[in-house]
Amino acid sequence: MSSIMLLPGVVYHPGWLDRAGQETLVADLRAAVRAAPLFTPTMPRTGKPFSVRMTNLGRLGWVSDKERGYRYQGTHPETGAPWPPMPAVLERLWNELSGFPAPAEACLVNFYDPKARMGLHQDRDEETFEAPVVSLSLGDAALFRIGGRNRKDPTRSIRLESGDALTFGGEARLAFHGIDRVYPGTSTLLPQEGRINLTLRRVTAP
Ligand code: MD6
Ligand code: FE
Repeated sequence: MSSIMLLPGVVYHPGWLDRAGQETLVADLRAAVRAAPLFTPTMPRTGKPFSVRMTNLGRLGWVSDKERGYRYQGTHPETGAPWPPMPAVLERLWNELSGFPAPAEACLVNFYDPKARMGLHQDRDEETFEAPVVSLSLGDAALFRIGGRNRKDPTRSIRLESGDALTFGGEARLAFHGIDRVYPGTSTLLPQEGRINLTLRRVTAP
């Protein structure tokens, strides 16, 4: 499988997961969402809702609310239940692309409806930045923007399609990035318009 270094530390793996694999994974995610329903996180302090709905897989999950802010926790914020396990294909994704000797602990599942976006942010709620973040996109294409460690650094954009993976580590581990827009109707994977992005992370130092 070919991969492309977009920036130092950012590697793009177009078509990492084939269509059959994507369909199986979507079925796994459907079952996971029945056990751990999508929730709408809110911003620390302001309480403004995200336009993206989320859930998690694995030992730890990323959550955010007005009162307690961004954090990882072992249970769903609404049901109090542990997060569902990660499907084997995500363990394979991590093993093949992270180059990290210990397993991923968290898989954040972001669901974008056609109007959802994700503002420029850094992934920096983990206790360790030694491991890269590995992401996989499913469903409609989206415009992903990536810059540098400072919010004002110049950015470049890339269109992520269903099945594409991205590894985000080394000097890019703390780069600002976000999703400017989703392109509705560009994939037939999901029954409705929208996009799913999975991000796998190591949260604690092994
Ligand atoms: C998204 N992705 O693609 C949002 N973060 O919907 C991320 O925020 C992200 O793709 C860290 C590393 C890779 C990512
Ligand atoms: Fe991110």
